[in-house]
Amino acid sequence: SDGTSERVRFHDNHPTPTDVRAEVLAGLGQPNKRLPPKLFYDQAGSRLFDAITELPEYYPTRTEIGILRAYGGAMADRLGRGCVLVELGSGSSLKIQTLLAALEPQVYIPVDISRDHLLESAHALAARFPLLAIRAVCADYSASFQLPLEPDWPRLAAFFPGSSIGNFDPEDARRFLERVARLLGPGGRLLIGVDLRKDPALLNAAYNDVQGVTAAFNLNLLTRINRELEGNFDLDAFAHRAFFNDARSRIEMHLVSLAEQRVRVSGQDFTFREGETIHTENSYKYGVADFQSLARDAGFEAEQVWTDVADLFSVQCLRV
Ligand code: AVJ
Repeated sequence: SDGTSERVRFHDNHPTPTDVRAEVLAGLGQPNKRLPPKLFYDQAGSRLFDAITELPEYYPTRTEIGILRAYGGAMADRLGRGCVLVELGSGSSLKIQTLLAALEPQVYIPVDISRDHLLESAHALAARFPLLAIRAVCADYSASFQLPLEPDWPRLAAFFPGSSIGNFDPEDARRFLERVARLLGPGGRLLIGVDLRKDPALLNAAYNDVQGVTAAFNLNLLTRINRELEGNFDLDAFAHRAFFNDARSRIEMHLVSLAEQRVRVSGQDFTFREGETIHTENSYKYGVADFQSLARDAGFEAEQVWTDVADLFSVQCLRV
């Protein structure tokens, strides 16, 4: 044995599978049609998202990794070496690897809803970090925070990268952060990646790449509905639209109907006017001070902020 299987323990919280049919029918039945962004991430959608992170226009991923590489030592000082480190929505655990060497956590607890992805990356990480104990937790972090903690463990720290917080409306973001603060307890730290407000031209370019990968990512939602819910969306009759809504400080993504049309999904009919849209995603952009004030409303103290030289992206340490 290479010793990795003994160091990875798996805890299954059996997250309720998303009821895709119910969510799609409810969203398309609204006066302002919408679909939840979590539905983007089927197999094809996850691959398209990975491709987005490598686009020249999509600055967030590479900028955040650059910040983590540059300031990992200082971040480890804040979180506390030898802590118990929880990562919310760990995915492939790529970003955490830039911190593990400096942080040397006693235990690493990746939490992710995708069971296969979680186990695969936990074992890969165990092979790369021979001294690390891993407790992989399959759970929907937006719904439950049951963690396999032991009474003699040191303080918890949490890592929530990727500006995933940007998908929440500010009020939901505050509620989510409140729950994280409760999980961490007094003195606990949260290291969170937050995309920043900037020149709208840069934001619009990041969500309207010239290769059309973001458009394919958005339209894949309709392909998924056609496949999984016996839909008959005509992919040529909808177009990708993304723009920065300055008043609400968010990128909005929509699918625009190019004609008046009727679409059937899972036995139900939905009509579209020409120009009517399905709102598929919000991605909020924060000023540093605005995000800190949101964090304070959720019970955190803003401890330190690291950014890149162009102030595109921030990684923030919050303390309960
Ligand atoms: C994964 C939600 C952070 O908002 O930038 C990328 C998703 N959507 N391009 C983002 C996304 C279109 C991404 N988040």
